[in-house]
Amino acid sequence: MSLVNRHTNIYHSLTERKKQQKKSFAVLIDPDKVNDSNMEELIELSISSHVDYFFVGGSLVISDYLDQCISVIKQKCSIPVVLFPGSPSQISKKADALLYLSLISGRNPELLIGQHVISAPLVKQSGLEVMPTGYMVIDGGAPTTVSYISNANPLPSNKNEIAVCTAMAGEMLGMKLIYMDAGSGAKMPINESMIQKVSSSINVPLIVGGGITTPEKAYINCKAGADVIVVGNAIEKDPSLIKDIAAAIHSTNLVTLQ
Ligand code: 1GP
Repeated sequence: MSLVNRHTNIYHSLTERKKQQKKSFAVLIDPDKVNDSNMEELIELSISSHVDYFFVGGSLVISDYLDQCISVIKQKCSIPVVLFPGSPSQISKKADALLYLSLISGRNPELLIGQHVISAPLVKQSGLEVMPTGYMVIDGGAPTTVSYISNANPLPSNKNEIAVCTAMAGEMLGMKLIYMDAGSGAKMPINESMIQKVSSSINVPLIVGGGITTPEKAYINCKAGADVIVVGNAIEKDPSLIKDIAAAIHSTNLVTLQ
């Protein structure tokens, strides 16, 4: 495989953007939900809307389309590809970076450290940029695949103080990113007050996703302190949303500069 167009130092770009208060948009691609032909539309829309990152992965990937999906992205554009794996089997050398997730909101040792031990040699060998990520699943109002698969209770959506302490602990343990996720297709996305409190308690970039379906919600989350907004489900249903959500997220960058 050619690594010619592999991005390096994505974490550096995330922290630089945070310093400049620039918000980013990550389009989440679940390899089970795409094929070569709909990928083309998704990529074209993402290029023209200035999407900042592709996150690729899912709680449960059944198909074997992961490598091919990333190859298609790499052939067509230079948007960085970050793996967001639901399990150690979702590692692809074709990506640029990996969210090395530890489920710090849960108490399942397998997802805190167990699977990392198993995947460590593979991850090390992959040459991927590894970004240690404190992953916090917040109750999104309905059982999601991630909570079932992880066998861990989500953090209650109205317990801001638990979220704050969890994120702070994650940062002090050395996590370079905090990802708050209400789960794919969540009925209730994470509320702004939790985002605001968590973001003001940590210094590392904060990723927020799960159930975000409108440009307005993406905008509000950015204003509350999210550094990266992740949208998957809504875009699978209506890819044209990419343009409006990207514009809403990036509009906060213009406001900041004024
Ligand atoms: C899920 O945060 C992501 O892990 C995105 O969620 O699919 O609901 O946008 P949606």
